[in-house]
Amino acid sequence: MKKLALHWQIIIGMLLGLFFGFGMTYVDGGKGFVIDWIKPFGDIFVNLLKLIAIPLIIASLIKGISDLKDISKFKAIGGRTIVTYIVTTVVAISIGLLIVNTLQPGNGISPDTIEKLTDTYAGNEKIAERMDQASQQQSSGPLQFLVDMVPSNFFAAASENRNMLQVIFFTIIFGISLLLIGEKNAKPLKGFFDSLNDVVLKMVDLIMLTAPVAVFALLANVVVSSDDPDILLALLKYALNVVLGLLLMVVFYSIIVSTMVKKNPFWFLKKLSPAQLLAFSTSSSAATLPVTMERVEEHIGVDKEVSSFVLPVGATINMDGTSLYQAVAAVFIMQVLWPEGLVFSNQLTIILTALLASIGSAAVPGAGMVMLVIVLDAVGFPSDKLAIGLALIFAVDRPLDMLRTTINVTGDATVSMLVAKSVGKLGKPNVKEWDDHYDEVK
Ligand code: DAS
Repeated sequence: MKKLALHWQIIIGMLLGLFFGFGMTYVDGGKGFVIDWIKPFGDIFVNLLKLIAIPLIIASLIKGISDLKDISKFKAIGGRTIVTYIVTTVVAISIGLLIVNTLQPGNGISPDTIEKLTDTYAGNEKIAERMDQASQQQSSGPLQFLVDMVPSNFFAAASENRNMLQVIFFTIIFGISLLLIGEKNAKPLKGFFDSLNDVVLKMVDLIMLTAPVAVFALLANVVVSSDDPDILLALLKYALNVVLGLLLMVVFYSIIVSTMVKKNPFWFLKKLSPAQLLAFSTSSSAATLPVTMERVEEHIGVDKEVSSFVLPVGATINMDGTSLYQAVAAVFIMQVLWPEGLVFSNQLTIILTALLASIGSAAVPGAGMVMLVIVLDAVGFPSDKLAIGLALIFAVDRPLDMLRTTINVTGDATVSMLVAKSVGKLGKPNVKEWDDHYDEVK
């Protein structure tokens, strides 16, 4: 039988995981069984992806930079990438604000729902933990993020996925220096990193063989860990505001791919789909990064000289889904708990702080909510209501995290194509598939 396409294998694994998870919620001890005997397979998969993320970034970034003929090309790629990331994030936040101010999801929340959510979640240790992380972030100075980008010990930086920007910083300097010592002297090291890059990409292929089983475990665990349906129902209108915004972002990306990259957006989304499905299943851009890079380079045709910079940087500082979510969540919480704060100047403040916050968000599950605290603080939201505010949205945060991470990854891939096209580094896919002739916009 012809082997099923990877994205269909993953979709089937996800659906089976959802149904199995729902089934186990009606079985005595079912939740415990899933957490003890199924969830570990999802955790192992996420660990494997994180394990190869750093070596892949190092190998592909060094190969990408050292393959450049001169530094000016790298400057062009870097400059266009940062500007495009800022533009897409501001568009995402603006779409979020437009929707939440128009549909006003906060006005429909009844006082007893607020009380029930507060009683259920206000003491939740995860909320307290995210508030602590946010206050640590706030206590640092305005340029701390620049200082944090420069590692004092490369091996310490490489040992933690959250230090991805530090690894990128070191690798860029290493790659530029390799380019500057001349072809002859660089040859041995270039050969080493070329081989390392091929090896790590092959490891991605091997790890992906386990993806269907892994997403089954991940989705089963998400279902058994979800909260009771009536709470989820009360927050449905808020959640649909976020979902509508994220869907509009897909339309926005499709317009960019079609009009500026001259590629068929459906072809693009299909080629990217395994990475999007993993982003959805893991809620982690960092864990998904190796697959995003493999899909964008091998199946979409973005040259490594572009993807090796744009995607790792995007996974850390470009989170369009997260910034849209932060805008919607902040205004929703204000509509419910602090309507007098909904003045125009605060909406502008939300645009700036959500942009900075999404740059500061780590590419890990639930990071967006940490930065939401900073956005609310920036507009002067009463601190005594903060825990209640987070409790309001906590119940639906995980499914929304899965969706916004999917958009984060899609935005990074879109920008990588746009930048590649603008510097003439968008070619044909290395992996030939039956539908490749649908790639061009006729
Ligand atoms: N889950 C984060 C990511 O990995 C985004 C978020 O928490 O908003 O992209």
